[in-house]
Amino acid sequence: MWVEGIIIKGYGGFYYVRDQEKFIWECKPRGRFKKENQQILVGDRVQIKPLNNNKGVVEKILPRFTELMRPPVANIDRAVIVFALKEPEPNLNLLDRFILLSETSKVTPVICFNKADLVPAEEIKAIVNNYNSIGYRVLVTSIKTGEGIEELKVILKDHLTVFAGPSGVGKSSLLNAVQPGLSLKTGEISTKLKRGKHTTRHVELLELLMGGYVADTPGFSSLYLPHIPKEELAEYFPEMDNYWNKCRFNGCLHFREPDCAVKEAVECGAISNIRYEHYKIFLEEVMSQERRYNK
Ligand SMILES: Nc1nc2c(ncn2[C@@H]2O[C@H](COP(=O)(O)OP(=O)(O)O)[C@@H](O)[C@H]2O)c(=O)[nH]1
Ligand SMILES: [Mg+2]
Ligand SMILES: [Zn+2]
Repeated sequence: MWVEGIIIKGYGGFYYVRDQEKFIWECKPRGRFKKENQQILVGDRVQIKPLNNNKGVVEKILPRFTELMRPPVANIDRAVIVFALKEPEPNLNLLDRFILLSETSKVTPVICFNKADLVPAEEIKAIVNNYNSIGYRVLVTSIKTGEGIEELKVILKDHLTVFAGPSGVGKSSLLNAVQPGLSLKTGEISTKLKRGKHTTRHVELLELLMGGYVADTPGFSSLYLPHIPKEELAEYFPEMDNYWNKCRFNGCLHFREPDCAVKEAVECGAISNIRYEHYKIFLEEVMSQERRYNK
């Protein structure tokens, strides 16, 4: 009889599968997976054939709902994108990239501005409003004052959530505030930064006692965009929805075209200038990707 479970960790060629009874199985993948080039991801729901001593063989990967590449994890339904309001200063270009990435992966983003204790309330309001008004859910948190932690718990409960964001913003601290001991590694900024971009390969799902899982990540300081056709980029900027089809040209990219409704909205302040600047940066990246692709 096969047992169904979820891959919570991969290590040294083994996959660790947690079943409904919270039992952990140490599994080898079936040889066929390698031959068929099927990769097992953390987060995959699988069926295993039990062997003796809580060992088993992964026999079948059940259909994935979502699939992220950085970090490589399946079936995530939420991304909590953490930025510090200060120390380090929020990099909004990177924040908008994270939002775009989670939208293209069909993962609901929740923006979390942490270290609220370091910044005056009025300043926080401005930055929060900017994203709230576009329709994104925004959390303001501090592990020093406990602000927003209860709200964060509600967001995490019964979901599979990835914690994304640069290093040093407080991801691990927040997880520990949600559940003591959940993420043991906090304050590792310097070593993480030195090791650079390639620290995200190892992912592990951490189980919440209240229900749900979170994947902590070491954090990245740069992020490439996925392949998006340039005509579709604006669809990932919800504030541009209202202006769809109102530009002079069909298929207007809201870039260098004249009589562009989006550009007019930016000029009159209906669309945030910063967000529009990021749109243009992303558009140029997407276009240069396309050029490389078509060579
Ligand atoms: N003032 C303040 N410091 C924080 C807060 N959250 C985390 N920190 C500090 O920021 C540093 C980095 O935190 P860490 O959780 O390791 O960040 P991570 O790299 O995103 O996991 C640590 O020194 C934490 O104590 C906060 O809400 N307020
Ligand atoms: Mg951390
Ligand atoms: Zn336009």
